[in-house]
Amino acid sequence: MTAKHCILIGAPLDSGKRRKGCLMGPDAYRTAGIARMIEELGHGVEDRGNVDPGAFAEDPDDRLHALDETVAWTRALTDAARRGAAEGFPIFMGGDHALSLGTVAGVAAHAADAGRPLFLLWLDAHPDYHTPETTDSGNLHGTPVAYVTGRTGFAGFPPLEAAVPTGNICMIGLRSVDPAEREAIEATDMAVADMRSIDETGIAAPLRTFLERVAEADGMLHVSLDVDFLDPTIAPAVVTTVPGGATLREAHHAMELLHESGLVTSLDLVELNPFLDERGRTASLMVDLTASLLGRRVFDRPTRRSYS
Ligand code: B3U
Ligand code: MN
Ligand code: MN
Repeated sequence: MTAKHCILIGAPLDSGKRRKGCLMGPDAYRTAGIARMIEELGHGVEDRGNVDPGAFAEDPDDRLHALDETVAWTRALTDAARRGAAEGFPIFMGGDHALSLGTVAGVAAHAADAGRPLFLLWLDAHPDYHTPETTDSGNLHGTPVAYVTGRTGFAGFPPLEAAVPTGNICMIGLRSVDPAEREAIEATDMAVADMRSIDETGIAAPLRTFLERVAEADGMLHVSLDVDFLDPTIAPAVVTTVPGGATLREAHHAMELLHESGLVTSLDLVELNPFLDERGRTASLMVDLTASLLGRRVFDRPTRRSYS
């Protein structure tokens, strides 16, 4: 296994929706031992602390929730991600999914600098493909994929250095898609595996197909892992729980395939809301999944030592 230089970047962004708590995410991952886990797998690890979004205007409570704050985060995270991707394997510890407006824009800019195509794997119950014009909720965590693919409607956001072509994106785990998103996705060449197709083919089939394409193109691969990709019975610490998500084994299997591919170059861990967790189990599960993605081979099942 090739050792990576992992760069932990905290993004306590909580502006992408109204319910608070994701700002505690980075510290929950630290508490769950993410750095130690990475070291134990034989990789290098460096914790750069949390990104500071700088100054932003108070939310005027308009149709779009906390627009100015999210724009400030996008700017700061784009910079941090571009630098992180040039220096190692960045792991962005969220924070809600609005952080991907910046992290994906930043790694895409780096890939363009390096002359390589960027591919994006979106593991989520939701496609997050609204624009600020189509969102009903006004929650900007539902918009990052639209932004990074260069859709219009993002006035006020930093102009994109490099867009991710929709043909370089694969979404797995979808089960909550708004009509406007569905229509927009159907007009693209994005690869989409909803839960029904996972039931029919298993999770490995769409992932392998996608990974082959990344390999053929010598692409870089950014993985964005939303807690709600997982079934809420195993991952309760998220505001937008949607029943019928990925099982523990499906999720680990996906991570193991990603590791074996050797293609992943950056990772988002998003939407963890530690305020809603049960004794840290969701934070620990996200750390375990990251371990599988980084090469942990044996699945850590709790061992029953006593049968009395
Ligand atoms: N599509 C809905 C719900 C949603 C999107 N992302 C999350 N929830 N986490 C919306 O608000 O845009
Ligand atoms: Mn999401
Ligand atoms: Mn989601």
